[in-house]
Amino acid sequence: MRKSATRLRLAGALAAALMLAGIASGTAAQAGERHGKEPTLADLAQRHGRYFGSATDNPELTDEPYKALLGSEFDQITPGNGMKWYATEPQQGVFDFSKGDEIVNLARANRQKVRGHTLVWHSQLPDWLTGREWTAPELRAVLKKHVQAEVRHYRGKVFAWDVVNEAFNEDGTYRESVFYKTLGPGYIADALRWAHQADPRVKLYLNDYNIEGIGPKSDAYHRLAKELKAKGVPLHGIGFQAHLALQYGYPTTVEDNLRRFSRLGLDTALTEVDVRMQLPATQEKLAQQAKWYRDLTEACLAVRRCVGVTVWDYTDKYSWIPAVFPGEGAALPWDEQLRPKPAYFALREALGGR
Ligand code: 9MR
Repeated sequence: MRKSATRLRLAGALAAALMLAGIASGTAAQAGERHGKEPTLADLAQRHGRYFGSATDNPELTDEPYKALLGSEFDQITPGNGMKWYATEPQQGVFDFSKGDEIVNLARANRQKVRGHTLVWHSQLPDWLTGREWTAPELRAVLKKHVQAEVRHYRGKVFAWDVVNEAFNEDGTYRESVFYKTLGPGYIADALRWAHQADPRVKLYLNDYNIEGIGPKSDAYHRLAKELKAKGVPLHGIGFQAHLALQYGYPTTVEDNLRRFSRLGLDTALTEVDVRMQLPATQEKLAQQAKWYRDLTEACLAVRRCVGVTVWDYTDKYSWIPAVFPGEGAALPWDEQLRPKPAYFALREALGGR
């Protein structure tokens, strides 16, 4: 009697421990699914071995309803600004990781993965860097220090880095950034190598817009990626931002394009998806937008090494579009009141939900 009671208690404890372990090793989204709630985008994506993410930005995190959806619907987040150079090294050699840390801590609380964005970019640089001339050896040292300090700080906290962002022009020539002009094209391989030294486990990406379809700009990435791989440079993925606009048409070659990068042995990801339109938004435009979200997601699911999809924030309330393209907007799957739009339901369908 005593023996069997003990055995029962032991069995109960074991079951509880196993359950806990199961929940701890799964994600919050999976746990939610187990409790019989409607699956989230993250749940649905996980059934395909993918993640479904959103960008977010520090100022928005005081908005509780926004934060709640961000924490429940997605299993991956990307800081929209918090890890950029101007934010992380505001004075030369003085690092401030508080903004990025806030996002990483939020992700940890919600059991989400983080894409680090971004180490080397021509935009949003601190004034101390843009306000003077640099010799090549000087800038090389500055770049190495920045890349390594940031990657080291986030070691084990981000699963991927956009190491170099937007390195090419539309015609496939190198963008004349301060890095290219001072250091030549080799700055890309250098940045990848330095990042790899600082965190040998993190996935290293090049990331750009207007490379979703096959064309001169994505060809330039394909050539570069092939060359880097051949030289043994640590490159693991290409991020396709996918900032689309209804008025410019859908890039019909996305799937083929993703696949040709997979064939180089690279992961791919849709990293900053939004589909803007000229305002006002009509039913028709929203339906068109929904189809594009669906098509993008299906293209990713069709290519084995496309690891996930990230929207560039999830609600029109915090979209970057209206400030940069006056008269355009309504680009995201949730509206300004955080109500799901047709695009949200299209995403669910594309991921196999209802
Ligand atoms: O979302 C970002 C926005 O808040 C900034 O004002 C903007 C400045 O350029 O950058 C936005 O994010 C960009 C991303 O870092 C790189 N790809 C293009 C994105 C939209 O501009």
